[in-house]
Amino acid sequence: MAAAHTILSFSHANPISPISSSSFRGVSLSLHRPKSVSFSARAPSSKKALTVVSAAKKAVAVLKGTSNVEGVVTLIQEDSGPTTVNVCIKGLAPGPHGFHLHEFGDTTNGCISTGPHFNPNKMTHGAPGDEIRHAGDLGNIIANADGVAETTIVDNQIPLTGPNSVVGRAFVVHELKDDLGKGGHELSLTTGNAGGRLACGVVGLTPV
Ligand SMILES: [Cu+2]
Ligand SMILES: [Zn+2]
Repeated sequence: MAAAHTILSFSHANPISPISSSSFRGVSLSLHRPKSVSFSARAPSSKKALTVVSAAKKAVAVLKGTSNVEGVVTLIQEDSGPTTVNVCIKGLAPGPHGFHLHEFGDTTNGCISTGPHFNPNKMTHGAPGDEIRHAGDLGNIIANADGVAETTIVDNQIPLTGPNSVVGRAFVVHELKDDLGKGGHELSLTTGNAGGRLACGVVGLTPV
């Protein structure tokens, strides 16, 4: 009822007083204009500021397991460039250990619940430099005589933003050497036959 009355009184006012209707239009224009001006004036600078803020993304994973293997992995990505991964894991047997990003950031049942290698492109297992590889295939990290593996990996398939973002997925370090898909074992093309999962950690965003 109230709405019908409002419409009626408007339709009466318009033909009776064209001046008031044009002055009303003037007011609505002057209200609208400053708004749109301030918007378009602010847009370029605020857009630039946003680009600067979101230029770098940083993430971290703290790896733990059932043994005394533990470590920290940090990831940094500038814009849409490659991701730089800094690895420091200790408590390992000296030598190579398969190192991957697995699909799920779920450690409910230990490292087993992180699922298979992160594989958004439905490929078979390979080496980081191969065209055919899982996105999560980061090859091997090598522990020194003290059982410490310290290395930096730069990779294009593990972004921190977008549909293939690895944030919320998990790093896993394995008991054995990853054969990079070339070992001829029945597991070579799925896991690289890298053996048990010694430690894992979920990738989470951290301040840049
Ligand atoms: Cu793995
Ligand atoms: Zn793989």
